[in-house]
Amino acid sequence: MALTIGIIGLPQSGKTTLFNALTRAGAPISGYATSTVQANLAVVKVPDARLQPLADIFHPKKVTPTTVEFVDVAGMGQGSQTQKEKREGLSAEFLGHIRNADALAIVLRTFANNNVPHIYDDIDPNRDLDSLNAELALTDLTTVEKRIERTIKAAKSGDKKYVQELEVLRFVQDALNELKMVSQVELLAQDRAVLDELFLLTLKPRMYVLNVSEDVLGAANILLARIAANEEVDLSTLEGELKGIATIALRAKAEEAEAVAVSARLEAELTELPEEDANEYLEALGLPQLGTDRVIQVGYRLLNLITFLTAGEDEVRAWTVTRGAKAPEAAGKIHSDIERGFIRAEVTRYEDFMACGSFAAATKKGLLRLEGKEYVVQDGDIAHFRFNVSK
Ligand SMILES: Nc1nc2c(ncn2[C@@H]2O[C@H](COP(=O)(O)OP(=O)(O)OP(=O)(O)O)[C@@H](O)[C@H]2O)c(=O)[nH]1
Ligand SMILES: [Mg+2]
Repeated sequence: MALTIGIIGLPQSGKTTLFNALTRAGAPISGYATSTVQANLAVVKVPDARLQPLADIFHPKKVTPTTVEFVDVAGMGQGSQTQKEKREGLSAEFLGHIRNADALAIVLRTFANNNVPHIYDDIDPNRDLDSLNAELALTDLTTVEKRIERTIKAAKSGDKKYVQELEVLRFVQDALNELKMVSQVELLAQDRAVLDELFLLTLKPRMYVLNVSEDVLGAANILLARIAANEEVDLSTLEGELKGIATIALRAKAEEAEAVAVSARLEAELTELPEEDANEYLEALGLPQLGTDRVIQVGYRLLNLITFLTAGEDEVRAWTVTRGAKAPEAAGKIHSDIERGFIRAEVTRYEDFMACGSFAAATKKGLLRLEGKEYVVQDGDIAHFRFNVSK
């Protein structure tokens, strides 16, 4: 099953533009008239700097990155009356897409553009985030209250399980009534089990994607890096767009979420250029990588995924497993037979392999390990599985 990141935000915050930059899918964008109604869904390659160096050694027939899925939906928030009506018609479908998302990328607009209306008229990402959070919390409140009704009936039997469940649900209900995010509420592991069944929107791992003006992109990246490195940033010394960006980054930090700056429009345009030209352009702007690449990488981390690699003359490939997966499960990603007939894994760290240049050299240096069924696969492991199908 593919893991999905849902792109949400206020109308006209640049969600579809970001989606297009991520996926090169060319979904229609622009003013209210063509706002997203039907969700856009696409599979996105996860950029991985380890693939090319491996390909340079093996000259494989194929290089295959791993993927995640992004879904782009209609804007949230209170718009004009006609928009509201339109959105109410959508809401079941909207919720369907977002409930099934495994993590959220919340797009917050900081770019100014007089041709692009903002539903609250001015630019204030902090207020926008409050508004989005309120809408998510109220949606969760409805979900929790429905469940409470069911649980009250079930608890009449006297079964302790339901009595306890009711306690958890009421606790969460109180938090949501205060518009708190359930992810920020302290819960015991056993209490989380009940909530997991509810697919709550405010419990999903999230990242903030700041859609900034092209001309502050460089400064925004420096600011985000400083905040991520715990440097003191005095908001009163900042103004305009950068102040909004820093405010969100500090909020993200307090929530242990991550903030990424992109210029969705610029990046969507860059995807139309040949890669070399796009890279030159980035360099000229002093940017180490595309913001959209960061969005994909951070999203991948939010989903608690790690990558292991396989390398040979046929194919160099990145594979996804959930953090904590053991060797047979990883083998099963390649083929169910390999999981069933798993004997052992031969594992080299990517860095060790690159230092040696070949499996033979890595073996000589003792850097190729034999691992059994209980081995927990690590990000950057290059694995070769021994298996026996007749087992
Ligand atoms: N200046 C500037 N304009 C942008 C940027 N990103 C998006 N836009 C413009 O903003 C408008 C809305 O962008 P969309 O990507 O359609 O926004 P959306 O969030 O998908 O909108 P809805 O689907 O209606 O919710 C378009 O006209 C874009 O060209 C940006 O980074 N800078
Ligand atoms: Mg859209």
